[in-house]
Amino acid sequence: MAGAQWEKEMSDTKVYLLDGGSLVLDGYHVFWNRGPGGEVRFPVYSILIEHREGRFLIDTGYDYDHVMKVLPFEKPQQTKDQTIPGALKLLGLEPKDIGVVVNSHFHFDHCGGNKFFPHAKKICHRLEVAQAANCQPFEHLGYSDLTFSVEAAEARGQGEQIRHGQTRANTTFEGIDGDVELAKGVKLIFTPGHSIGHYSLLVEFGTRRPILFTIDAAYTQKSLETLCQASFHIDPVAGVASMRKVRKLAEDHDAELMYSHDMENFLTYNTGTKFYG
Ligand code: 5PN
Ligand code: ZN
Ligand code: ZN
Repeated sequence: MAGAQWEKEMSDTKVYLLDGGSLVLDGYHVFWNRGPGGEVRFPVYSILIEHREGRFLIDTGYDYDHVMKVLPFEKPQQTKDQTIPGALKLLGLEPKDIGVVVNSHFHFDHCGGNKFFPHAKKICHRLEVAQAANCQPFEHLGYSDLTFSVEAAEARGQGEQIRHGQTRANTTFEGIDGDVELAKGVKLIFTPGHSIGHYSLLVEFGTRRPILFTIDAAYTQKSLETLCQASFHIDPVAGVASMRKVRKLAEDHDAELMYSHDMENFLTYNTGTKFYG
């Protein structure tokens, strides 16, 4: 589409980052086989896109009680304002105002708040629910919060843990494949490796440079610069290819890169009522 019309259709897109608190990992997990070791506290956040075609939420952070129960060694810090309902409330929104929830993948720090959106349409890669339901032994901690899917929870004998009025029907996902344009200028970029069906996210605006959210294809800026992925992955060779794909896309689109778990950069990001667009 030609410039002026395209810019007009995109000029009202706004992106809000919902601060979801923080967790701790050892440096050798953040930077696989490279380190240095020692505690690294990193942010977790979700991405709200206000778009002409609807309100899209990408990821839903972690559930504090889940982390305290299953991974207390990740030392969660999450205030009330950093829960999903709390972060939405800062913007004058409630969970029911969200039309579409997209999960980049189903690690517990990206799907812990899904339970608040039984009414929303849900989208993920077509392989990701089945992987969470029947994961590799080394993926068990990553896929430990199954409250996003009654189907996945039942498959792992945790059906009774589903709360907030969820059913099979209202936790059913539309499965997608490859790169997909979710709405005009909002593109899901298939970046497998970290997980089997992992997605990064490219958002274009009428008013400013695009933003490319690496999500967990690159936890930090240093991760992408050194092609050093996290120690959690299903296919590390695919993970390196995905990092190269992200780099190329950012260059081709002159996109600003934003990382999922990079505290130093996160502290410079707009959060709360401050948005992009
Ligand atoms: C934050 C975090 N901690 C543990 C895991 C894991 O086992 O797979 C992914 C992951 C995480 O993102
Ligand atoms: Zn992950
Ligand atoms: Zn993550």
